Amino acid sequence: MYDLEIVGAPLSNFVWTTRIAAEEKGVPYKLVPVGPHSPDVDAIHPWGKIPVLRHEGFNLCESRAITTYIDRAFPGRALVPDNARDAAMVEQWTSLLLTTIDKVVVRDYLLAYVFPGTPDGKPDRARVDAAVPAMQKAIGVLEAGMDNWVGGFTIADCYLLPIAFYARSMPESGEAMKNAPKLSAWLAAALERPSVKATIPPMPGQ
Ligand SMILES: N[C@@H](CCC(=O)N[C@@H](CS)C(=O)NCC(=O)O)C(=O)O
Repeated sequence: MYDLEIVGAPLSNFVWTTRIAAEEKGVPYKLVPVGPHSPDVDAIHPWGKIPVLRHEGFNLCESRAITTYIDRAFPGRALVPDNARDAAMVEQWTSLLLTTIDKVVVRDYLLAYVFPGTPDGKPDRARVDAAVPAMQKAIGVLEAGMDNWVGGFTIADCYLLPIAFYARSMPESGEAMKNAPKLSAWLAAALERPSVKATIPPMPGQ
């Protein structure tokens, strides 16, 4: 039943992306909820990052490789469209989300709240403030991107969901999301999908 294992902590946006992809595809999987740099992860990812995947003796790291494998190795609807331009747009947004948008929204901004690294555990105000302009730009770019967003809930949506979901919950990014009505409407609709409902991670303290 659980031949496929997704290894990584469920709060990680990239772990969440791969789980949404598996659910969208209808592929059963077991979640092995371990953090970065744990032995299971270090055995597969050279830099100990999550997620990693195990499937019948096949090991894989990097979320984009994992989502591609889930999409291609199993039957079910395609998570990347056939049409060349639509497929390219999906890859464009996936790439932007994986690189710059993840960096400025998740690593630089959100993690300044979640893992502040301050002696008292309070958010590092200077770090947050420094990250806000680039975060706001990213939300604005996504809002504009909604005008030509490829429908059908593709891999790009799997990457966008966790980032938009977490962005909504923090003060400055929550404000930016309020000023992004198309992106907010996309998020509201996406949150109704069974694949998302089935994978929403337990929030700390819950
Ligand atoms: N390019 C990687 C990024 C994965 C990544 O950065 N995962 C984070 C958790 S969301 C992580 O493992 N961080 C620990 C670290 O970078 O040492 C992917 O797409 O899978």
